[in-house]
Amino acid sequence: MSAPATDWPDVLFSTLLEADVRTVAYVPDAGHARAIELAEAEASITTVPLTTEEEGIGYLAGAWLGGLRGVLLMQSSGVGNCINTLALAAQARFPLLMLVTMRGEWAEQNPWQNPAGGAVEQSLRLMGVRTWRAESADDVEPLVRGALAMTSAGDNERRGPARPALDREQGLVTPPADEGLDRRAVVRALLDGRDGLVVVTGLGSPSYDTMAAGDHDLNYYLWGAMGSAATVGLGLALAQPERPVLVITGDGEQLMGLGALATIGVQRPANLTIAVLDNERYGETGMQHSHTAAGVRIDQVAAACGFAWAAEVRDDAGVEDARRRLTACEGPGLAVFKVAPTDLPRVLPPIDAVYLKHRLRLALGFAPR
Ligand SMILES: Cc1ncc(C[n+]2csc(CCOP(=O)(O)OP(=O)(O)O)c2C)c(N)n1
Repeated sequence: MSAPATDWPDVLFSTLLEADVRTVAYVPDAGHARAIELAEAEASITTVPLTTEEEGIGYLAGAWLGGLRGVLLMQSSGVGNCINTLALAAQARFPLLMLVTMRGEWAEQNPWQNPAGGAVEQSLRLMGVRTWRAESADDVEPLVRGALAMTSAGDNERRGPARPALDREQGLVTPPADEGLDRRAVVRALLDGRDGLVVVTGLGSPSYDTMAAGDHDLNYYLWGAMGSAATVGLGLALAQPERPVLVITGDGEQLMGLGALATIGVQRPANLTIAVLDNERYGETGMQHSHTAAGVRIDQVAAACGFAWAAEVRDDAGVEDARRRLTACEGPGLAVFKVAPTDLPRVLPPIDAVYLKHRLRLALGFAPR
């Protein structure tokens, strides 16, 4: 017998539970209000409210790397917020299921919903995402079940590490010889004697610094999806609560994901630490000043978001303190390391996100998929 129209969110939620979905990330939406309420009330589900929908792409990638299956709930206007970050799903081919309630279609009262509503399916397809529609309550159960089956099939293709190539000349500008910590020494110190530590790096220089300290099966390097390093770290931290997780990123990358600090502040994973290598510059793109050069304090944002500890670090004692706290899982913690704005030779990590995905999953003891 078909479910009455008002019950479809209940049907949706029980379908997710049966399929072993264990985490639900969402930006609140009236259409999903009932499913969100059910998820919040279910003890076996970790719910993660987001400040913006793209955080959910990074979060679910990290959660899945760590062995936790999830879905992302949003309304149609949230799809527009996800576009750049969908590069992460497209490149690494993570199982990603987004359940979108539609606005801007039949009998819409608010015309501001119409542009994004009309662009949802085409823009998702352009980013390599398959789309299906539930037109009636009866469609919901088979559609969600089918979509979960397709996304869980994953991909088992194994690859060797692809050799990346520099896409431009080293050194667009000569950096000024300011004072500051040596960024490579900071990263080496943080990773010294690592034991079970999982590392996620933001695009550009922080990835090169981490690679320069030695490649590792438990390293996951981002080459895009700017602003997502912290959310990938959050997913891993919640999925692997017994392991320390370290995000190493730049001031520019973290500034693009400031909302993620609020999302992490709500979850408060003790095993998550964020190391921001703050050269007060966008190093990768030519050393333009970032907002931290004008005095914006990312550590104070983290503190205001409820992190267990947050610090601005200018000396070796501060580096050692951060290393101790991350190893002891005293987080969530965030350290802003004030590093010199140097332009060091690039040490390029593997660029193939599928290879990196399989490598990390295997190192954590999971089937590759
Ligand atoms: C959405 C998006 N906007 C802009 C860029 C261009 N971009 C690539 S790296 C980068 C700067 C990274 O700066 P930061 O995180 O501070 O690292 P640094 O190299 O300075 O250590 C920018 C702006 C991008 N990749 N994606």
